Amino acid sequence: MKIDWLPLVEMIRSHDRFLLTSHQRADCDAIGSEMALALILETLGKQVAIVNADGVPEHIAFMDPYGRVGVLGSSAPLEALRGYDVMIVVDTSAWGQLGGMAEVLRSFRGVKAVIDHHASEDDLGAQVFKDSTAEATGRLILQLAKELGVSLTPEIAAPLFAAIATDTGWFRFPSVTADTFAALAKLTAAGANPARTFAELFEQHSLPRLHLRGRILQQVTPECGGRMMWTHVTAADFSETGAQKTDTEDVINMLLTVKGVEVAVLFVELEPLVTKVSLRSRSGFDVNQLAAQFGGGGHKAAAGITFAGPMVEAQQAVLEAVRLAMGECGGK
Ligand SMILES: [Mn+2]
Repeated sequence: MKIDWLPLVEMIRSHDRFLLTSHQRADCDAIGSEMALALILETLGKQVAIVNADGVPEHIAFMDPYGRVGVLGSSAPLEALRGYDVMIVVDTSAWGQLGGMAEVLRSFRGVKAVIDHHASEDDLGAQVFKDSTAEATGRLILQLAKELGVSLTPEIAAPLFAAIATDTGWFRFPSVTADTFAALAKLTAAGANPARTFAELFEQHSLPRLHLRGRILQQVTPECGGRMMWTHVTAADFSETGAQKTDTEDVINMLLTVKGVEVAVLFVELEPLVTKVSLRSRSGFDVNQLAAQFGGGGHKAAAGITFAGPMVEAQQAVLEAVRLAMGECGGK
């Protein structure tokens, strides 16, 4: 699914002021893609602002060492967002993931573009540059840099390396190909530092995060004869451990380390009536399709749902749908 970059290259060449945004609860792919794209555009003499609906999560603060990412309403008031020629959304194609930036995008008068690798897609009223086979949006930004003739600097390479590293679970997901390593070689040659990136990503956790992880793992429940594993986090788990909402990141993948597991489900009580549901698969079972039944989406092997309702209701509804979709599930 090779992207035809020409329309975007022309869009970039013919405009001067760019507003970049991404999804809420940003990850390294979101921030890394924004940071690298901003630097690429600035190399071409463009003016660039990055504004998200919420701030950079604490545990990936290293991705934004100079505090470039503006937060809608606080460091970036709505009035300041007028006057941009082009608005580019990276790493999401879903209205529901943009938070307050959805309204900014809706009412934006200039040219709009989306650069993304998620299979699920809303009509954001923008020109879409998508490759759902790409491991990370960061990979697409690297392609775009080449198309624009911008050479890689350490400042561009480092966030893109982190973007690809995290979206591939440190190069272990099936999305990883020889091309992934070719891209990583380019980024490393340009100044990305794999050892430092690993330390920044995986060896800077807080003790509350470790404690929260302990609770989540303690509560893992097998179903379908062990083919499905699910677990949950309550608001009390967060407050009692002192962990952040973002501290659940990546823990779901640990459910897949148990032999025989095909599908993993994690329920996170974000608010009394908002439950985040994360789904992972490693058997070809399509969790994207399952998430779509609840208005969510993502990829075939990794998807999410934001469920409007108490966590128990989310558990009943989603687990029932998983059991049904998994077919023979008698060994409960
Ligand atoms: Mn991504």
